[in-house]
Parts: sequence; structure tokens; C-alpha cells
Amino acid sequence: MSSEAGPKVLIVMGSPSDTAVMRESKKVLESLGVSCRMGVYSAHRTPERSAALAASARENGVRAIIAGAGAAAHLAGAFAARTTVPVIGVPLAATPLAGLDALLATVQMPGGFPVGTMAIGKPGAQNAAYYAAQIVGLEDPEVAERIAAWRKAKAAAAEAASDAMEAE
Ligand code: RP5
Repeated sequence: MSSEAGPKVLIVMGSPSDTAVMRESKKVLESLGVSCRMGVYSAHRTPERSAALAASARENGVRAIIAGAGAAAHLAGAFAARTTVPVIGVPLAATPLAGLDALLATVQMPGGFPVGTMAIGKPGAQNAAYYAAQIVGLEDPEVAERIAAWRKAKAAAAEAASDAMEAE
């Protein structure tokens, strides 16, 4: 398989219990025509498997990695340690701390190993996908155009809603 034939974005999550939220990333990427692969890769339950995926990402043509995890969320950081492909972290609410634990664990990476950290939960998973698509869009004008078209449609919908409201 040539590296260009594989998925452009990887979506990884720490547990099957993260699936519902992380599917939001997949939905957005699919809507923008960005190829992706999604799977469960834990930093502590399956560390070797996760490390192997991270280490092979660049040679497989991956342009961005979205990593969602809850609790003491070290998944995104573990990926960032093993690849120079940009890693985007999604903190998930999985404990009584409601995602604040995961947010701090994901965002507070020491200098040199960045994790682009999104909001907690569903909006974070969605924005992670838009962010990954914007990275892919730097070299794929069709993807960049789809993002621009989506934004235009959102603006038109907001204006139409406002027009209707103001006419009440
Ligand atoms: C993290 O611990 C996972 O990403 C998940 O959000 C959280 C709880 O995992 P489970 O105990 O539900 O498998 O590693």
C-alpha cells in the first residue's frame, strides 16, 4: 500500500467507553471527505500497540492524529512522544471531575511535545476533526473548499434565523 492510499487522519481513544463522543470526530471528517481510521489504543492497557501506531503514522501518510481520553489522560501525550505528526487531544468526561482532570492532563505537555488541546467532550471532538481537516486542507484544496462551504452555509443559516426573528 502506498502511503498516500492510507487514511489521512487517525482517531484513537483510550477505551470503548469513549466511542460515542469520538464518533463525532469521524462524522465531521466524513462530512468533509477526509479519510480516517478510528480505533481503541490505550496508553496504559495497550502501550506497545499504541506506540507502534504512533511510530508508523508519518511513513503511512497520516497528516494528523486525534486522541480522545478521559481521567488521567495521557494518550495524546504518549502519541506526541512518538511522532512528529501533529497530535490533537480531546479531553473526555469519564470521572467525577467531569473532564477537568483530562483537560489538564492533555493540555499541560512539557515544552517540545505539543498536543493541540480542544474543549472537553463533544464540541472538542468536533473541533478536533475540523482542525485536522484544516491541516489536511493545507495540501488538499478540495478539503479546504469544503470547510469554507460549510462555514458559508452556517453563516447563511444564522442570518436567515436572525431575519426571521427580527421580522416577528
Ligand atoms: C481512559 O479512562 C479512557 O480514555 C476512558 O475515558 C477512561 C475510562 O475508561 P474505562 O474504565 O471506561 O475503560 O483511559
